[in-house]
Amino acid sequence: MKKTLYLILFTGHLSLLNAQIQIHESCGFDNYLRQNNISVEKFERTVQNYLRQNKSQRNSAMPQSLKIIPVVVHVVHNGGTENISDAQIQSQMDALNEDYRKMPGTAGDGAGADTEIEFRLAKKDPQGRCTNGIVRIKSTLTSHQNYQRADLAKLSSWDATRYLNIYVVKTISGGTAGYASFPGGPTDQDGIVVMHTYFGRTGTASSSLGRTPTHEAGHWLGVYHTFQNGCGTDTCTEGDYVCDTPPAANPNYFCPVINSCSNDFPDVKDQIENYMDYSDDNCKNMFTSGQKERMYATLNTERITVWQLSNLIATGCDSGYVSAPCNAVADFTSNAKNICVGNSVSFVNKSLNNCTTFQWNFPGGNPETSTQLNPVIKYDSTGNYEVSLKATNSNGTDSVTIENYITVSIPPTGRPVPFIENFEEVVFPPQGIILENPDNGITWELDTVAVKFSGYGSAKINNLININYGQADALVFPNMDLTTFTETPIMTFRWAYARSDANYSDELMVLISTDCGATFKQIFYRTGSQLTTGTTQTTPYIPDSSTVWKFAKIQLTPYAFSKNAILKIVNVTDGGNNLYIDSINIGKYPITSRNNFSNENSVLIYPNPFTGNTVVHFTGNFKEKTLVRIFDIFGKEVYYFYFQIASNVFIPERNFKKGIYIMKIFDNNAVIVKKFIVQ
Ligand SMILES: [Ca+2]
Ligand SMILES: [Ca+2]
Ligand SMILES: [Ca+2]
Ligand SMILES: [Ca+2]
Ligand SMILES: [Zn+2]
Repeated sequence: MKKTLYLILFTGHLSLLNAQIQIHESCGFDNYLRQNNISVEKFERTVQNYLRQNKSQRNSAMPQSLKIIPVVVHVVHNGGTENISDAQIQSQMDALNEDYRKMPGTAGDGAGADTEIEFRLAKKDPQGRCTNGIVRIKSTLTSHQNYQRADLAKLSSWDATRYLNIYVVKTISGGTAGYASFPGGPTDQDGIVVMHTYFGRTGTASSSLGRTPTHEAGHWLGVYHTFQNGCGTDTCTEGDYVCDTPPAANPNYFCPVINSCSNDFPDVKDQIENYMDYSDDNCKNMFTSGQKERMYATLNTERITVWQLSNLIATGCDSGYVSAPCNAVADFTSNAKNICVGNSVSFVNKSLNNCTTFQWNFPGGNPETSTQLNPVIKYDSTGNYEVSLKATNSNGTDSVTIENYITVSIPPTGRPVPFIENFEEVVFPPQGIILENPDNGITWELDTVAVKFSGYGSAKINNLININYGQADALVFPNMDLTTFTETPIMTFRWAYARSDANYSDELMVLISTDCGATFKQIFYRTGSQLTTGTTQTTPYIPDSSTVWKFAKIQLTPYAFSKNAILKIVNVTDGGNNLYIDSINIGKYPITSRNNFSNENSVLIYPNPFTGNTVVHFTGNFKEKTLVRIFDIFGKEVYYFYFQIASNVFIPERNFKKGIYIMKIFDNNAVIVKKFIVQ
């Protein structure tokens, strides 16, 4: 996401002296369009088609009627003030409806349109059980990093085609106040995430007017920022694709009087009153009719299920539905379901409706019972184990039992170290490496274009076109027995990266698990300028020299006891630019001096020009399997082969027409180039 820093000045009842200045980032949305992304473009075509058809058929205002959106609020807290009250949640629901309905006499009654969209807390959960639409979960994910966004949704999410999922958290990585998904994105990460101090108008959010969720819900409904793409030229078909929002050159902060673009006719000042600018909560009070049309286009295409009467009935959001006081609903999840003998599972309570007492049963676990909210249970024998939870609130008790919930197995034997991967094979991922690619979209791939740190190929991920912000794509290495190495175990690799904009950056990290993948620990992290090796550019970054590659060295000493460590290299995308990885060595220091042993003189082609008996004589200290590629003078590859250590290789002349050829020998740290002639 774009990391535009801005200041939020808390005003209102605070005197200027007491005013707190906090640095906050943008809502995390403004590079969706810039990234030339497939899903956003596809969605935009859908919206434009809908609007065109609708207008040509009716040639008048679109038919509209009240559309109700069922909402579930997941309060992810760690026992602090971020576990906000039901009243604070209700104050946000009120704010959303005042703003979207332009309710007379409220702060949302500005010069704009009544969007005729209403948000209601769900009264039935996805299984049809009575609920107040609020899920409370105690979890450290309340302060999540970008790469853990998917974990938040895994922790708790209701069918995104039927509910708007809103997450209330303590902090968001980088200090962002909130972020939202756009229509047409992956449904398993659909929704809005907001910091608790920006959610509602009372309690911990008493300095807010609740306009962060109003803004984020605008994105969720397919509306861009008013400053999208700056002034542009055409005020209808560019920018935010909305004719009646005046263009703005940049995000506006505070409540300025400003006219940043003069290509609008008549030329009016920037609409800082619009919920889709970055101006302060207390100067915002409107959506325009054009924005409303986009919302309706979204609700009639990508989000057509959510407001249907059948769904309103199923979620208890139809007018007139009255829920009885809700009974307890027992529900849970856990950080892992498949573990190794001797490891523990962290259970997470998701019971609904203010349950106060819990009775867990863990046959085969240690301990076998618990009354805690979120117990941690150790399993010492192999097998499949059921888990049951009984939850009680003031209206009664509910219980849930899941058979074979936990599977405990013998840890696999790790392969000995060192483990070396230079990405020199044509197959990708190389044998033994597994890709994690949760969205089945853009992920790690073999690259042979960039100037590698070593040899023929490297692993690359294209963040430039990856808009699934926060998604982690991993190269997972095989289970390793770190006890097999007698010296200090270490992991090294090379990377190359450039940003596409100085304001946003992807993340590179290395994670390790010593409990068969149940939990991972971060042992290496780079982002921003610390990750950068090349100049910032909006074109795809291609390393042009082996010297740009940076060197990562990670001590594995704390994990040297593990007989089955799992290591993974993770890219978390922020829509930045290409990230390359090469020359991975897990176990010990790589031989860095190899470059000294192979050089120009290590390769001799004789006789040259070619005869039927020409051989290539390799005398240097080459690596075990070295790739040799032969190109014609037009750069077209005509032949390749591998050779083992030092040897003579016979080149069959029949492969070559008359001409000059370039031979490239890809050694660990260098490419040796030789020329030969066929007459
Ligand atoms: Ca506009
Ligand atoms: Ca203007
Ligand atoms: Ca390589
Ligand atoms: Ca991916
Ligand atoms: Zn935004």
